[in-house]
Amino acid sequence: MGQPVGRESGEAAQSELPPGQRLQRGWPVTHYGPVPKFRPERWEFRIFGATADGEKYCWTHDEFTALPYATVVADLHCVTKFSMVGAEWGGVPTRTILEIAPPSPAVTHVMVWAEYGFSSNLRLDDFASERSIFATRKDGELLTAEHGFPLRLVVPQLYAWKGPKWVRGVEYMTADRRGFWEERGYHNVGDPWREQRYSYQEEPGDGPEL
Ligand SMILES: Nc1nc2c(c(=O)[nH]1)N[C@H]1C(S)=C(S)[C@@H](COP(=O)(O)O)O[C@H]1N2
Ligand SMILES: [Mo]
Repeated sequence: MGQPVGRESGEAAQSELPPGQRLQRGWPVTHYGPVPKFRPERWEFRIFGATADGEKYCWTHDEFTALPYATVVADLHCVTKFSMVGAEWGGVPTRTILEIAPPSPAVTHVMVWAEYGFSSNLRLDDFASERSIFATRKDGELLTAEHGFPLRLVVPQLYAWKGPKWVRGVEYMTADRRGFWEERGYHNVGDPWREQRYSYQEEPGDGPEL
């Protein structure tokens, strides 16, 4: 089932949690709003905005799940202070998408879009990290509806809200713009190792003005 993507050496000690986090047993469900119903015939995954060739890219569910499969072992850190460690996420690495649908050289950020208009903005470098993955599975099992089936983004080096569940597409952007939680008091970057939880902690250059 594809090739494992290596852990970054800086995070080799998986048992170490970011500051202020505690270990959670089991896997709680955390999100805003209702769980969307998956309708395969209506589902599509879209890449749009500042693509290199100015075109939009679109995959049906069958097409998307036929893309090359890889796995990443990564922890999930919720900004409300619990962490879930050691999950094996399986799916399509963001780098695969970036190769098929290359961004224009002017792209600096992306907006990741999910059902019901949920969104989260990421720096292109975070999105393009070797360990960022559009996951369809956790520990080999398909995701359940409440955990994001059919597709969620996992960006291991950022707080978990930066990884939308029920993700439907990505907008390539040539300037930064805040997503759903980033507009509502959460940090624009969201690095858990630097405890970037809230927007009042932002320093100049961390994000667009509120
Ligand atoms: N679409 C969507 N994705 C989301 C959220 C949300 O509110 N909507 N919440 C985020 C937050 S804050 C966390 S901690 C994780 C929780 O994932 P889990 O419910 O699978 O543990 O999902 C993230 N993805
Ligand atoms: Mo969270």
